[in-house]
Amino acid sequence: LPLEERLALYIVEGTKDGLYEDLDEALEAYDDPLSIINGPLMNGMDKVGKLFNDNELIVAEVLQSAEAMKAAVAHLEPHMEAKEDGDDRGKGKILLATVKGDVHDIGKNLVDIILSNNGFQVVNLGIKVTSNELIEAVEREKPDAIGLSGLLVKSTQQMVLTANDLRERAIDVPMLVGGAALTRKFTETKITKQYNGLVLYAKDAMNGLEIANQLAD
Ligand code: B1M
Repeated sequence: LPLEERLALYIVEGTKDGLYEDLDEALEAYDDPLSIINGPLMNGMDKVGKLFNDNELIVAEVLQSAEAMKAAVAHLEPHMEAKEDGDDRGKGKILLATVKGDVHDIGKNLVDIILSNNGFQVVNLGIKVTSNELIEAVEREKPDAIGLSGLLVKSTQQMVLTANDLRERAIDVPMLVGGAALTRKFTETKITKQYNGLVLYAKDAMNGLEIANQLAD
């Protein structure tokens, strides 16, 4: 199989046998590590989602796929170049969380890596983060922005509730939202209405960085 298909297959099959060798080969062949993630590895993940949807994979198998994806991202991370101001984290502090009720964290952790490598200080609160946990963290960390991730359809609704809870505590720092089930339209019609600060939709991790950079300017 060509390299691209082999890479996708590690994710689909949830196996790490040979993965690192092929990732090293890909590092030579691709322009940058992120295009390996966004290309073949994401193609594999999309396939996993489809197979799972069609009942051809069970949760335990999807978990194996997630493990392979995490291992791949961890292997690639040291090769992602930190930008010149990457070390001083001087662009601002961003809180990141996967919303309450949602365990999906691969996308959020990718956002963490990309922001951290590009001059932001990231405080990653993890998964299933409740409004109260977020509010406490905002009061403790005094971030410049809050990033919410969620992949389930119900997580989009949870973002609306979370925005509302933050507003009730007079929190209005800019909010960055992302995740597969979310759309720009939903963000602008539903989430924005429940929040006093800016709410910005990011379609992927790189777009998240672009938006964060605009906020920092
Ligand atoms: Co689940 N899962 N899952 N899952 N899972 C989905 C999301 C699903 C679409 C699969 C499907 O049915 N086709 C479906 C959701 C249906 C829906 O509501 N629309 C689903 C389901 C149903 C479930 C369970 C309910 C299954 C069950 O138990 N019956 C369950 C839910 C548990 C819970 O959360 N309470 C569940 C569990 C799991 C696993 C634990 C097995 C595992 C997650 C492991 C983990 O994350 N640690 C898992 C996985 C791996 C997936 C799929 C296959 C892949 C997700 C992923 O990691 N993608 C997913 C199908 C799919 O998306 N194709 C699926 C790779 C990742 C890099 O992309 O996270 O989208 P993503 O991030 C992107 C963008 O969205 C964006 O940037 C990233 C790319 O650059 N982004 C942001 C994300 N967050 C951002 C934040 C930002 C900016 C951009 O700023 C803050």
